[in-house]
Amino acid sequence: MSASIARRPRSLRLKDGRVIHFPAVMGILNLTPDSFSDGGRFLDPERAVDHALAMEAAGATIIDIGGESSRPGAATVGVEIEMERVLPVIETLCAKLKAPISIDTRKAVVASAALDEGAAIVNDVSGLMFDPIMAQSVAQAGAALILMHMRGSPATMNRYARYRNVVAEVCAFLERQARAALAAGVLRTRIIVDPGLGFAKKARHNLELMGGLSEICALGYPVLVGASRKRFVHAIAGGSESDLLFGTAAANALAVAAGASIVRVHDPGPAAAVVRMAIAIAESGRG
Ligand code: HH2
Repeated sequence: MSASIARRPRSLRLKDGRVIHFPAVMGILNLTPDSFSDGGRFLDPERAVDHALAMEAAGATIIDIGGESSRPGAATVGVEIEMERVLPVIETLCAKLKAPISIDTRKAVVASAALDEGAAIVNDVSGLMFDPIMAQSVAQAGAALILMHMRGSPATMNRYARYRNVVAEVCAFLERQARAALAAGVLRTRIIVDPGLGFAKKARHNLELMGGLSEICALGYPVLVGASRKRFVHAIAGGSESDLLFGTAAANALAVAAGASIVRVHDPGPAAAVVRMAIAIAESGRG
């Protein structure tokens, strides 16, 4: 077994006692009109709830809900609109899902409202860079926190895709932001880090980060990888449904083999099969 897999945390215990076992599959529920892959499909709350339940049945053990697209060039959405999109769905789902809900937002006020409705994890794609009170809001609620690397905002990030050593620079950012979260009172055992594939990254940066995942895992936090259907997968594997599915599957298998703890996906059924297979091989003692 490789050192990074041996280092993968076994699980994460949430404040309410629920335990997420790693490697885990996070299913994506975008309640947006403009997300790059599934924009507009789940704006109707009933469809959104049905889709979340179907993702859980297919193998997702976390459901990530977002009301603001972070695709390259996406504009910021007002707090009111973001809350209107996500809160009713979170409220309904909390009564129906076993899987914990993460709220994908950069805004502390949205995060706090979602946590009040029963979400347990905050997925901050700005890695605490957008809202100065995000860390303390998460700490106060005793929630788990996903810290993702990006530069600039979704509207501006592409112009910052310049690195000398992308793996080292992303690791330094994640380590620094994790320290900031700890200083604000977020529990060490509830911090997850994420290299932010596609966020201020060119295709080659994403590939280098995938290749350097064991270094990111060596930071000692569970690592989340979000490759699902992203532009670099499209560019390399191809753009048909099956190209994107298999391209994503390859990325997820290698991520899990390198020690990643969570894969964030649009298709949890195939991803769960990939994770089962990758883990069986990687942990066989020869992988
Ligand atoms: N990627 C997206 C959104 N949120 N969160 C984390 N932690 N990691 C990611 O890689 C990540 C993320 C973008 O993908 P998607 O949600 O499908 O699209 P959009 O942002 O357009 O809604």
